[in-house]
Amino acid sequence: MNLQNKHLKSNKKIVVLGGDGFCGWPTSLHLSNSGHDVIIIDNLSRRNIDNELEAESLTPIQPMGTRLKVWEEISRRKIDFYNINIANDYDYFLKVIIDEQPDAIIHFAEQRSAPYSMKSPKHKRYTVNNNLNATHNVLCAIVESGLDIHLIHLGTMGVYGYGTAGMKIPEGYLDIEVQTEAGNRIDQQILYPTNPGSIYHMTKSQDQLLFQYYNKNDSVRITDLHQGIVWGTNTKETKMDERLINRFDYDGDYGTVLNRFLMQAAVGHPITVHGTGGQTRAFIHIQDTVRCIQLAIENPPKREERVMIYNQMTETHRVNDLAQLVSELTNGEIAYVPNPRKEAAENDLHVKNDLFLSKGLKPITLDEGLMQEVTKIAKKYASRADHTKIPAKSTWTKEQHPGTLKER
Ligand code: NAD
Ligand code: USQ
Repeated sequence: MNLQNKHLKSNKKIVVLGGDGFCGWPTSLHLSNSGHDVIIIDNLSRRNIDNELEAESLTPIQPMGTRLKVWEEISRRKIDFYNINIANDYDYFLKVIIDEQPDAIIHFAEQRSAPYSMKSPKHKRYTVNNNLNATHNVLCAIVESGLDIHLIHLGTMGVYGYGTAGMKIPEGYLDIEVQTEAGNRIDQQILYPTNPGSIYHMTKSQDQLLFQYYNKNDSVRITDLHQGIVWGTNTKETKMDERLINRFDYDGDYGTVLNRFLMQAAVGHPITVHGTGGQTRAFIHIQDTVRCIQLAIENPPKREERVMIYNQMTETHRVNDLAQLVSELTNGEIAYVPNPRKEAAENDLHVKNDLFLSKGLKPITLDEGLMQEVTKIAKKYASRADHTKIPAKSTWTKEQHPGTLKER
């Protein structure tokens, strides 16, 4: 037992599905470092998608075997790994769950890129098959195992849609008043109506119904974390050795907006704002992602409690404001490009995030130092960047064709 273990209230066995990915890898290390026993399940599909797109992580991520060996050398803590496709190989997955008897399962294992999910019918169908079967298999396996496992799922702010008519998005449930046949008015709470903006986001909306059903029917304990756009690369643990480095997606399909802007400025590419950049989105730093997940594990719902829904974000920003900020920080030039997506040109966004704050989260907000850290990493690995992979080329409809860059 290492030093941190002594301070841990209760050591848990945790299975991390998708533990090789951008959020899953630093989370696995953070939980292992906090004294929990961590087991990663991942089919390495994200690495295969890198091959398909011929676009690698900007940072040189190591093979899984090396990652785990280095972590054991440094921390003296072992993380086990199973290569399983949880969407397809139900029997093997169930066997591992029964053998390992985890206290909690964290579910990151879905295809998470909106542009990738819109590329072609093949990509739409893959995203739906993979994500819905993955989520359903996890729920089915939990029930079949007979174990009281707490499931923590990474959902997305995008299930809400982004036009909330000025109201603050509650933490999951919406209070409504309905009129009964007898004319009485009664209060009800419903899932916030979904309004997904891509096939990917639609799978996350459907995940919510699966959770609601399994929670109602089988009393599965579930926490659904509706996360905003994650930025940053490294966490305390991934910084411990270069071979533990986290992935950094910058390409037009997987790169997310703030990391893309910081990377673009660092490698001398124009900062690609879609349309006018009037879209407002929720953000969270990767260090807070891992912290929020730890808080969710430490605060499980009770057996008969309904699905706990947290908004896992720390701040909202307008895309154009981020572009201006990055441009000021780096002297990078901004390019306003035709928007390849079908989304509102402008929106406001107000979100409640009281639950994590009440559990002790001290939010990391946009900070020049942290942005410089991302820029520094991007500069360090700039020679690995393939500039032809930067423009976002996946269009939402057949009619849309992204034009060439127009600079302003
Ligand atoms: P990622 O693609 O880097 O990681 C996902 C991991 O899951 C990959 O390692 C992949 O190989 C694995 N995987 C996918 N399908 C699988 C399957 N069928 N069986 C086994 N393994 C499988 O994505 P990420 O950025 O780490 O996101 C993780 C989760 O967090 C996703 O569900 C995503 O929707 C959610 N999320 C991410 C962000 C973000 O900005 N990155 C924001 C909000 C929510
Ligand atoms: N955008 C630009 N320029 C770019 C890239 C993006 O202007 O170069 C714009 C997009 O048009 C969009 C916004 O920035 O309006 C956000 O795009 P994004 O790619 O950063 O985020 P998104 O597609 O929503 O998806 C990401 C993750 C996904 C997660 C989601 C959280 O890939 O897994 O679910 O963020 S949220 O947005 O809160 O739904």
